[in-house]
Amino acid sequence: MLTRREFTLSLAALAGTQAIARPLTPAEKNARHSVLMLNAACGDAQRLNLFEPAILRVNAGDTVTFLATDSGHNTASKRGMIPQGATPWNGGIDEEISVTLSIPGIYGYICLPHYEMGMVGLIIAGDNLTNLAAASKLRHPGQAHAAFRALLKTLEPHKA
Ligand SMILES: [Cu+2]
Repeated sequence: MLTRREFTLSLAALAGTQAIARPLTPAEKNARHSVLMLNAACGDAQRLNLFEPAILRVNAGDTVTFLATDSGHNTASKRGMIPQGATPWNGGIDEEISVTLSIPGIYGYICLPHYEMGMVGLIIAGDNLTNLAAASKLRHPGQAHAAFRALLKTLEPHKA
């Protein structure tokens, strides 16, 4: 498990390697991203149990790793909130897992222990949000409903 400081340092190291100007290899096109599983928000101890970032935009084919930065969390895709044909995932508590998002669309996911407390997240893979309407129709228990609504609202086209 990485501490926040180690994570920040590894991000800095990654940024350094990417500064080298050369054509991307096919492997680099399938970019890697990380989501932290946290007990409290960095800089806001009042916001408990969250994925950071709660919304992540990636290209289809990219891989997202869920880091067990704090313990007591997991990540599981939410049935009905991933594109048709996409592979669901269900990590164990404190398990760091990587998922490759091959099919474009919206991927909603939850932390099982903190689902009703609103520990949910969205990954947007590509620009083709074909499952947005289906994903928006689901109902969720407790604070998860408002949490998913807030995330999904950011994807709605701005009205003039
Ligand atoms: Cu959790």
